[in-house]
Amino acid sequence: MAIQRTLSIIKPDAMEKNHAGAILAKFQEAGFVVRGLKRIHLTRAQAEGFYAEHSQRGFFGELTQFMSRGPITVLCLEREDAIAKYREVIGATDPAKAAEGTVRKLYGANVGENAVHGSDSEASAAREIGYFFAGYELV
Ligand code: FUP
Repeated sequence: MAIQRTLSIIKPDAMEKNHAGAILAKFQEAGFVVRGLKRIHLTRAQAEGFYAEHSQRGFFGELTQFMSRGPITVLCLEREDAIAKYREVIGATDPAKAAEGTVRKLYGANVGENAVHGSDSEASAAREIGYFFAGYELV
């Protein structure tokens, strides 16, 4: 399997609870190298743009309000088979269904406030990394 990059977000709930450092440590322990990192506060419109594929879902309003309610940390993470491995480390979307020891099990509250985001394919990773990072910010 090739070296890949994935887009990670530490969401407002985890930032508010000061879990960003512990979550970053878990990613690094799992072999991910940080290629980009920034702390930002999304506007509602920026959150809507990021989650555009979910615009017809019932939870879209709640999701974009949540994602714009406070600062987030966005990371571009790299390792072999990054997209699948990252999703293993974060666990299932719903923290109640996530495996023991995963980030969402440890730090997520519910299916909405689930601590972290991760790209679900190479195509989404490319779009999502491009949404947040200019080429010169990936080093
Ligand atoms: P994931 O890829 O695990 O982040 O999950 P999805 O792309 O299916 O969902 C994206 C985000 O939408 C989730 F992180 C949280 C939110 N969501 C809800 O709020 N309710 C749902 O029923 C499903 C997803």
